[in-house]
Amino acid sequence: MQLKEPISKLNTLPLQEGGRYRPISEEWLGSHAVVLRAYALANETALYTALENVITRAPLRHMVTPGGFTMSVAMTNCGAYGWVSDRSGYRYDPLDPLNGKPWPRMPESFLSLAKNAAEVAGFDNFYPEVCLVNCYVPGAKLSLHQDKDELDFKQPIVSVSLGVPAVFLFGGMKRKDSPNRVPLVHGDVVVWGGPDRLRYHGVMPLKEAYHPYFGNQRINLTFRKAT
Ligand code: MD3
Ligand code: FE
Repeated sequence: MQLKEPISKLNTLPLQEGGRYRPISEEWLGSHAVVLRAYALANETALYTALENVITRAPLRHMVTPGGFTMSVAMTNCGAYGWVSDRSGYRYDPLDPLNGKPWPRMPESFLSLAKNAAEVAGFDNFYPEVCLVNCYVPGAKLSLHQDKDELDFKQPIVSVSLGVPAVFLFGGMKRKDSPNRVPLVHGDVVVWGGPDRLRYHGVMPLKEAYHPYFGNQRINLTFRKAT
């Protein structure tokens, strides 16, 4: 079959000022939460290389909750701070507790992706200080929770899904509000802001699947301003 357009153009509008492609597909999950399908694909090799470097210097580890449970999701961070959990609580820490050294610098490819995605969603001047790297293997999940460890809830959160698909749970302002299920696949980027920033959310247990770069794993990059 002969395509009229190169595949790379099929789901995009012509190049915008500033050199960013604006995806046609903007699925609004709430008034201030939008899924940008495949937005990270253009830079996937740069992201992959940068991620390998981060994980080499700050290994993925299973953190312990204040209640004493070991999380099924393995985590690490890059940027000026990292999100850390242990028996004493949750916090943003400038140092990696595994080695007492600063977290790896935020790679330029991570930073520009997060800033551009935030801008597409209408959030200018987003300067993420933290990239939390979440690694899911089959069965790993994230129970419904709110993100409240940051100082300024007016700052958006940007999340990038890589590897095996997952079902994201997008709930309400109360834990008991039954969540919507949103499938997220490799390359999808989601921006959450405004009132949607404080919704309960989680990730269903990961199903067994295979991705050529990531094997049976899902990696989620979450970008935040912590301070
Ligand atoms: C929705 N991570 O690290 S994406 C987390 O896929 C976290 O690993 C999930 O929830 C993951 O805290 C979900 C990011 C996300 C972050 C904050 C949100 C989604 C959100 C705040 C409100 C609503
Ligand atoms: Fe969260």
